[in-house]
Amino acid sequence: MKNKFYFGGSIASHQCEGAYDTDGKGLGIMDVVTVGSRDVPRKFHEKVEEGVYYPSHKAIDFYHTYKEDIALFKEAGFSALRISVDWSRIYPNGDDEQPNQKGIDHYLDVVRELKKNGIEPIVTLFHFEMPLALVKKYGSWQNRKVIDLYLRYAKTMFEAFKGEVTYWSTFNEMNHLDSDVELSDFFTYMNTGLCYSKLEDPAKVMVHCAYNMTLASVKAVKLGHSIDRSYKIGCVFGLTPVYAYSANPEDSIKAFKAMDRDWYQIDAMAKGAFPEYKLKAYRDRGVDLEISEEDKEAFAEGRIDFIGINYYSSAVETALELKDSQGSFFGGLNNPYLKTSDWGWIIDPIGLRYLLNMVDRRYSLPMIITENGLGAYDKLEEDGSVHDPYRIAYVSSHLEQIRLAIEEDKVNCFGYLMWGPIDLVSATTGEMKKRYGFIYVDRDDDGSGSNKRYKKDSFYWFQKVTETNNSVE
Ligand code: BGP
Repeated sequence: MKNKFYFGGSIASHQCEGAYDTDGKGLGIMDVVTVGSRDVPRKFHEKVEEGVYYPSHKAIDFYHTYKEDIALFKEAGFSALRISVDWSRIYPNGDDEQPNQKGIDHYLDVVRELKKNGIEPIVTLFHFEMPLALVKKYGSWQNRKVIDLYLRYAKTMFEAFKGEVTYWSTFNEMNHLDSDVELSDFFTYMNTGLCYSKLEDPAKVMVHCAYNMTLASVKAVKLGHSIDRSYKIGCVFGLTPVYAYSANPEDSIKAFKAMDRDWYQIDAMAKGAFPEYKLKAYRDRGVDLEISEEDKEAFAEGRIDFIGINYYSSAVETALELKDSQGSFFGGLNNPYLKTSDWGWIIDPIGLRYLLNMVDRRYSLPMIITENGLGAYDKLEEDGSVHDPYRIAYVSSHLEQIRLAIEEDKVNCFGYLMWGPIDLVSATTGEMKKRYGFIYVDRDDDGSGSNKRYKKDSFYWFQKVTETNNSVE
């Protein structure tokens, strides 16, 4: 791979920072979510309940250990790290008069530490972190007032990080919010702090939340560019390429249409208008969305500079009723040609090449893999080693497909950021034992453990990968 290709990792504040009530932080929506497992969903509480362990409260304490952890990332040869800013550290209630300076200073320190170590910071403004008070007071994203409050928060960060940060992402994976699909409570909650199953008219609420978040994103892009024209502002999407189950044309149409839910927000952010096909889909669900002239202008003026891709899995769709087939985590059917992870996620490296080609040909925008990785059980040996050949196989097979996409297919992809390069709290299950890292953290699901770091075999392997590739001119 050529130089200028970033190798690194991606983390999110609520999954690693801990220190949930330190330095003036307010409660975020993820601070009231319990631990679950592959089979037991996490629970969402309305407030912090006594005697309950909430993983975000401690996580891996990155809030205090970031210097040591960044030193390890440097040792692994990282040239970029994607972090998120927790909105509730900056505006504890979301609508406070003044931002919390201690929160801003903390993230400035992190960003400066990264740069000191030759690591490019890539900053996400919303990675499931939202002040809980905004949900209670305004009903979350269904209320347009929240767009203004998000923009005020974004402005605070764009101004504070001027000259320090180049790459931004307005949101992480808000495309999982969709009125067309009976989504789990979980994806709805992570993006909005609302529970799908408890909503009176979920389709209507989802339409308004998804639309308002998309609008907030394009407005933030325009705002950021007005503060610093050199900012490169993108958005991160969780994308799942969908294959047709058979050569039956009906299956192809079904598979193609299944991807609309992944495309519509990118279309809205990259092509300058909210797509008509989605408005029609909303109407079919009984929600008529009027787009004002002012909103139309916002879509036209706030186009993203790059596309961040979170890729974990592909899916399969068919027009047939296949009663015996088991569904897969990412929707559709399981793929008989592919294996799954310990948590049932389909592993498909070629799907990444396929996806990169689709996104490149559809949008002609620079792309970066902002997340990809394998959640697995790891064993810490007595001598402090962790043997994780499965992780090496996973990452190397995905990197090989990226290489093919770049060299053979000529797609424009400028980096690979592995998800959770240091073990952290799983978003969907809240577990620590679902480990992604090159670095092992001695922390258990109930918050016990020394919190000490250990380098896994994959750490040394990745170090070699970055050594070889960073030296290519
Ligand atoms: C993505 C999220 C991340 C991360 C990842 C892995 O959807 O953006 O926050 O958690 O998935 O998921 P999990 O942690 O549930 O294994």
